[in-house]
Amino acid sequence: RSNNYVENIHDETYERKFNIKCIDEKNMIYDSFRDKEYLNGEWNFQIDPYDTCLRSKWYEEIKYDQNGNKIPVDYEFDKWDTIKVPSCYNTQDKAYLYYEGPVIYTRRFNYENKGENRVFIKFGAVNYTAKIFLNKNYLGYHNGGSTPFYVEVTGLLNKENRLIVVADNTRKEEYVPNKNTDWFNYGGIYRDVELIRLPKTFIKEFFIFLEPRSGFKKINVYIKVDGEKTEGQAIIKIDELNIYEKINITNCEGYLSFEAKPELWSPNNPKLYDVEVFFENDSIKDKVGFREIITSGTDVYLNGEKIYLKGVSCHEESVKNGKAISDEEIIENFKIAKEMNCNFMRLAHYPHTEKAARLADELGILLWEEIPVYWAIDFSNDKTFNDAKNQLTELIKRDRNRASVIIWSIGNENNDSDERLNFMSLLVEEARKLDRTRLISAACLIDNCNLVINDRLEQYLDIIGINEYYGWYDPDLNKLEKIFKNSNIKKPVIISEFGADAKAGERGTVNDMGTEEYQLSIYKQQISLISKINYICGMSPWILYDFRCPRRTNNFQKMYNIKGLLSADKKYKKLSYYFMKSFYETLN
Ligand code: GCB
Repeated sequence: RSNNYVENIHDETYERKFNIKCIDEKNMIYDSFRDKEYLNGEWNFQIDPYDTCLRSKWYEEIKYDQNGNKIPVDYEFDKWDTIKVPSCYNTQDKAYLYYEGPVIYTRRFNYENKGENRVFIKFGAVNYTAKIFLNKNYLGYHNGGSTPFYVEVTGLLNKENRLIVVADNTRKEEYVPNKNTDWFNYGGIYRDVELIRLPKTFIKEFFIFLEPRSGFKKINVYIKVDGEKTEGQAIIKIDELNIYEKINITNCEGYLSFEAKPELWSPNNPKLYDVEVFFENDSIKDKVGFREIITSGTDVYLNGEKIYLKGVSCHEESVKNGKAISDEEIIENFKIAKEMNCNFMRLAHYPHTEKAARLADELGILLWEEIPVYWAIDFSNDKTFNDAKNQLTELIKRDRNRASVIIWSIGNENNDSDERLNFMSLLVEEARKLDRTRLISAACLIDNCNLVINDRLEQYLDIIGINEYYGWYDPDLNKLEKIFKNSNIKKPVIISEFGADAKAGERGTVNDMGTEEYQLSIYKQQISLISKINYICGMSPWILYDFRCPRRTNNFQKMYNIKGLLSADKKYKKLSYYFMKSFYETLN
């Protein structure tokens, strides 16, 4: 054995090598409706619990010694079993269900230049870290399990190529979320992988919006370009509105405001316009809705009309596919919510696929989108803050042209400490810098000792999310009435969670915990209290359907959180579903 070999297996510092070349929001590309080639499909796959690929540099594919003699290696990329990309490996084989740790994905692909100057590979999401290797080169790493990232591969592609992704969903204290959550930690490359070909200079960022409080007649555009050409003129075209405007680009950026009277987007009229932008040899397209969401006092207004957010919370999960949820499954979720007379959905607790917001744009449902600053994040750790900020930025840049998205939530249920206030108020600042057309919220906790809504973060938010489980975790529902009375609220409040366990099909009396009757009785009492409060502008009860959760080990839970209004397979609707449907109907 060579010294080199022994050094590698004993090297506990190997990870440092990979802590350089961070791939983050700065690498993002606006890619809507661009021509892309999927690198999805069957990839060779192995779990790698001891991280041997990174430690022993398998990605270098050294199979011969200096004298040309074959040496034994412990991997066989092309002979490994294959797995579908995108998918969560946990759902692909029983043996992987609870596996957490490093895994290796690899595939070969051919490439031929078609006249492009720049080439990128986009990963829709990999949980939680992804280290990318192409043709034996380390290209960088991405942190954050739910947002897209882009790797430039210009000049690195050959006719035949090998791509390796070392993904690792190990839960860690300093991550966002940290070690402890109330959902299943699915792993792998679970959203699309795509190759994007671009010209020398291309449109990198694009943001278009109806200027809030402009009488619905001023549209603003921001463009950022990347490449050789840093000055020039871009064109924006919206044929249906007879818009053809020039945008001056200086120092890679351009801003424009123009008058237009678009038909406004709303859940009842999800009107989208085809928008095109041209710069040099590049062009992008998108379908965009124009609408205004603002607050005044304790009310929320959509396009000038007061709106009550009739919502429900939802995880990104299907029993069969985990977080690799298909378009059909997303549509099914929105349809169930709409049948329940919802106009709003809280996409908890992390960024769901970008397809969700696109489909919500088309189907007409308002969205709350969130980053996983969940429970006891390491609020005093700068690395954790940068990770949260990066995830927030990637989410906002990805979805800020989606009319359906009305709220950015910067977190969920975090204790009111100085460190948390500093951390989260900086996130609010960041969100406002990137987008001043949406409301900022967070799902906050109630001060349960003093029975009052009083969280120092409120001063930074536009709309205060409140999670409360009176009737369930705290059985005393009388407290809720007191809380509402004691609270001096000047901003809109949304009850972002309430709920109770109920095993689908389990019937009994209102006193039998875990039955549908018990859950229903809590829903009835909650609604009778919540619906009387003027400063409450809506709710998103917890949760549309039961979901996997390894913390829930009772015999009737069986590793599921069973607070759903529907069963996990969505085939069965519990009594509370019908109750919420008729309650929301009375608000129509
Ligand atoms: C919460 C959390 C949510 C949990 C829920 C529960 O407050 O925000 O993630 O799943 O309670 O069921 O306990």
